Amino acid sequence: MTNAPVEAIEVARAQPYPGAPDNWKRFFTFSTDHKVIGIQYIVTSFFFFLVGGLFSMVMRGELITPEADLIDRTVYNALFTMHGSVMLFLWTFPVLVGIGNYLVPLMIGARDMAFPRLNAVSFWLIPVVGVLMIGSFLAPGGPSQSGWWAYPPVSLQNPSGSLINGQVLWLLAVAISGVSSIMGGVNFVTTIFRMRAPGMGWFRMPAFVWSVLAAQLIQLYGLPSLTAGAVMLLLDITAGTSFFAPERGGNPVLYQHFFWFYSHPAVYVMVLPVFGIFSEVIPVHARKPLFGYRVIAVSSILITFISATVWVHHMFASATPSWMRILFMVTSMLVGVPTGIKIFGWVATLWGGKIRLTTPMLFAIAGFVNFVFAGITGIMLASVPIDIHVNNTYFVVGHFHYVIYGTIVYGIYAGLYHWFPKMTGRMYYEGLGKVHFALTLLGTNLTFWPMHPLGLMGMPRRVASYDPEFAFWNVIASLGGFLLGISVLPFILNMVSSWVQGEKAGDNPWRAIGLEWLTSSPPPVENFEEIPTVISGPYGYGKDEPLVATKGSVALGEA
Ligand code: HEM
Ligand SMILES: [Cu+2]
Repeated sequence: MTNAPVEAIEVARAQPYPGAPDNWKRFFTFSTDHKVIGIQYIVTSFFFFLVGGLFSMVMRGELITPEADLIDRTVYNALFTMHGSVMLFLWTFPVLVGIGNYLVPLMIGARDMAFPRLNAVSFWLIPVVGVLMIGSFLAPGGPSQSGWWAYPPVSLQNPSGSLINGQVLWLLAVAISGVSSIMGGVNFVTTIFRMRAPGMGWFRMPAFVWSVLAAQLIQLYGLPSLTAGAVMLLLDITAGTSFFAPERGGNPVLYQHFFWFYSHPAVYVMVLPVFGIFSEVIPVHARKPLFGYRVIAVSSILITFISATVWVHHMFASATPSWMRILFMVTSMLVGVPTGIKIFGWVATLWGGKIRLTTPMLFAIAGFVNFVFAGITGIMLASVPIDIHVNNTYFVVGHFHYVIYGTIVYGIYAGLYHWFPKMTGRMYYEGLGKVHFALTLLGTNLTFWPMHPLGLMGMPRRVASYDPEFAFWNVIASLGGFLLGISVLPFILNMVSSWVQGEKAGDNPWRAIGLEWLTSSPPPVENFEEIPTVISGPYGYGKDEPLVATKGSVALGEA
């Protein structure tokens, strides 16, 4: 007989085994546990955040004086290309996939993602993308220099003459990253549709889950366009096809459509989950239900649709006919409606709440305030006459860094602090967290605010040298940039030391409502001892209704 008695299996499970939550070695394996994969994503992408940050430090070092004196101009081109590409493809996208991976199954009461192996493959493609991108520094002629947009005809040039060059490696990396993300999209959407716990109806899903669903739907409709564009460009470079090569009858503007049809909505792939994080963090630390929960949930899906109709606002200066400019100006401004709804909801949630200014709450509030500023400059840029004036200047760089740093990175920090006790079972150091917040807030505004006056004065972007009249604001931006570089140190110190020796956090240190807070910290391999039955909506703060049914009818999940 080979059948082991059930008790023996139970005993074996209680012993340390390869996938046990306290076995750190599992982070270095091809694990299919969504929580392990989530942390693998987060830690790997944070490493790339540091790499991309290092590139920006060198750029700001170059820009502290008007002359191009620190590095070669071609190196500067490579640095802004690699900075942008690493920050987007290797930090922002994957870290948010990581946070989503960790949280979504827990929040909907599932034991794992729908396709655990596919999930692991999606993750393990990320280091491949990283090696191709960063390894391109060793390619003949160095890395790609055509920016993260890789517009032809610039991207079609191949001065090194070698078939393996920076641009080809970049395109391969982008295509692989696209494949990884499409697989991730299929996985998230299937999980959210099919794996919800009993009773978890659509309008009982936390706003974060809605926002991940909205973001991943964009991946599904958008990424095929970018990936196809990248492959066609690759063929133009390597196989002599003529999709985009003007001298062979191709159309370079066509590439811009392929690129922006995905890459505008891509902004929402990054910012939607961050909106979701704000919608989770703010109610917990204000002790109030999320104001307008249903409308906030539906507005995420509205953004999914509207953001598919605005991409030409990146092409106002690409010989676009004026009827098309006006059309896309209007659709672009429409996105302000669902985003405005969310901001209203967060402010109304704060209003009259018992606000606790913990580190995640500080990052969430500052993140959406920065987003209001970015939204204002965004509406400005959506207006054709303003965009024609500031297109390709530092105004654009200022605008999108308020989104990407001021909003998205802040939201990531808010999420990491808020769920750190869940992920590790330990509490972070609040004092260090506040130091981190203060340095980040100061650094962000010193670095990116000056880019607005610079752009309005006419300083072009992507240049290693500039007219001396721009020197003042550039010095401020560079000093701010170095401060931002320093600001990650207290964060790293906090995360590492708290994980190793922080105070034990207990299962629900915030007294938050949500399925993820009902299980232990860190959660067991299959998340829940028993799949919970949900009996009420997600934000019952101050109400007297239990979140889940319990066997003995004693309510769980009250706060
Ligand atoms: C310390 C923080 C940062 C500094 C000092 C910084 C600075 C810069 C500079 C100087 C440029 C070149 C602008 C130009 O000439 O066009 C740039 C471009 C860019 N940055 Fe950042 N950045 C930072 C963080 C980030 C983060 C966190 C992200 C994304 C999550 C990001 C995304 C981008 C993108 C997409 C570009 C455009 C690259 C291109 O034109 O190909 N940056 N940044
Ligand atoms: Cu856009």
